[in-house]
Amino acid sequence: MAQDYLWYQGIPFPSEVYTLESIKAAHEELVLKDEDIITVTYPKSGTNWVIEILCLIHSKGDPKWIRSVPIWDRSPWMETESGFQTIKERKEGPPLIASHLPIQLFPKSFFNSKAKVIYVIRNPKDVLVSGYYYSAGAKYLKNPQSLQQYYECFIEGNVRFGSWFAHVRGWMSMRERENVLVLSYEELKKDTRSTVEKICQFLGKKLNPEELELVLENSSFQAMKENMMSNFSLLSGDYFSPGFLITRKGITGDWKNHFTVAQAEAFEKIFQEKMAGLPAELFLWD
Ligand code: PPS
Repeated sequence: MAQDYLWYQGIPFPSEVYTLESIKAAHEELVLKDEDIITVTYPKSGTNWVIEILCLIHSKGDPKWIRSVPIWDRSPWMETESGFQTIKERKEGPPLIASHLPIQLFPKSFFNSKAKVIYVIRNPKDVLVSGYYYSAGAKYLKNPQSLQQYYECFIEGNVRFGSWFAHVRGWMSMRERENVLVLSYEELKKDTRSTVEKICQFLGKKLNPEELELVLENSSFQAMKENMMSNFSLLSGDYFSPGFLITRKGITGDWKNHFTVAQAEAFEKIFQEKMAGLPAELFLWD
């Protein structure tokens, strides 16, 4: 089933899920509304976790919605055919949208709107490991022959959505904007409560202590792993091998269980070269 990538403006997209038309439509036609809240990430950075939190903030912690509607319908992906249509036709309902698009392919309408973007970054070494397992489980992606092979593709940007370094660099140029919040998976992990409060503040939403508690409880790794509307088990068979769940490990630093010393040293060197000039405080992980 896995096919070669579809290339749009130099960025590789899995051709099973995206079409040139859907990517172009998101880039050129999609009109974002000021009330839209868009979770944007390079793949495997914690997108679904943040979407779950946003859904629960919307429902004030009540899990009814997250337990009855698939996560991709609660926050449609703008660059997919069906996601684009849903967003275009929506009349009411929570204005949640998701995207993995790099900044240069993001809807042009965003730059003149007040729509809010939450951009989530994660230690690229953990992104790489998570992406390796995802590629092994996803039927629509080529099965990596080894971690070393995937590592090389990742460094070259020859993986879905291209180079991590370019994606993050591109979006970091937006970080001073009032309508952009940059969060890290690591801060979300270390202090979920304060990070959820930070999200609420960015969105201008208030939760009382009980509601906040419910948001934390219902978006925990365990709760998401058990929620069939959020763990991707509904896609098992068609898009993923049986038993595949997106909630794999949910930890920071898993790269230490996978990288050799040589891989870690070479990665660090490339990281320093490619991310030169950006403040080190943006990348607080080890
Ligand atoms: S995707 O395919 O790009 O949309 O994947 P994405 O959602 O961005 O990232 C998947 C990783 O996020 C982890 N995850 C969580 N971590 C902590 N807590 C919660 N609630 C949670 N939900 C998802 C998931 O386990 C993937 O990371 P790995 O390292 O593979 O476990």
